[in-house]
Amino acid sequence: MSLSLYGAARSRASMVRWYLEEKAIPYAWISLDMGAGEHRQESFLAINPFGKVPALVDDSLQGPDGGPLKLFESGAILQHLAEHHGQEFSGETGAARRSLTVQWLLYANASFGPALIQAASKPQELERQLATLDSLLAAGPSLLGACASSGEPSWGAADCAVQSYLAYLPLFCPQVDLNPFPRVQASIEATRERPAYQLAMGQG
Ligand SMILES: N[C@@H](CCC(=O)N[C@@H](CS)C(=O)NCC(=O)O)C(=O)O
Repeated sequence: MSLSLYGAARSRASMVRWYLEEKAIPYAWISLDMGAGEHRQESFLAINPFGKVPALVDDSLQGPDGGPLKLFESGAILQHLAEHHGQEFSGETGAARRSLTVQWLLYANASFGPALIQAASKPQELERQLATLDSLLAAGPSLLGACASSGEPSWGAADCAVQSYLAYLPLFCPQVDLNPFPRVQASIEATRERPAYQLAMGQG
């Protein structure tokens, strides 16, 4: 069984890499030289026809073409990993946690990511989302709550996606004042201190 993650420095592939590192899931990291156009070459287009990273090849599952499963889109990859390699959805609350994880992955990529990109033209939208995230984080650092059996916060794919975007915030939007959002600030600081995050970001 092997997982191959295709990515590049300073790309969304870091999000997936962070998940794999945090969960200690073995994988091969294949770094594409995007400056040299490696993501547009036939060999990579056979994995992601859109020529974007991240992309994942998982030979533990068979794809419709009879070969190993090939996946693109960071949210779909994280969901797949959470289901098949991170064992996030076992037990009585598994079905609910699966649906909530889809919700947060879609929120991160379809709502929060775009709000971050449009921060200059729509600052109020980003501020509204930050205010809501700040209040939700009052319940604890994990978006899906604590683990039912241990009571410990359970970090998972949902947290990985949302916290990754939050950690980008000070870099991409230095003009945004985070002082009104102390739990968001604490979450960003905690993310940056995690060794697995530092490794995934090429800082470890
Ligand atoms: N929605 C996609 C976005 C993928 C994406 O745009 N990746 C960028 C790097 S962050 C890329 O590969 N860009 C190369 C290009 O567009 O040519 C995801 O979340 O995976």
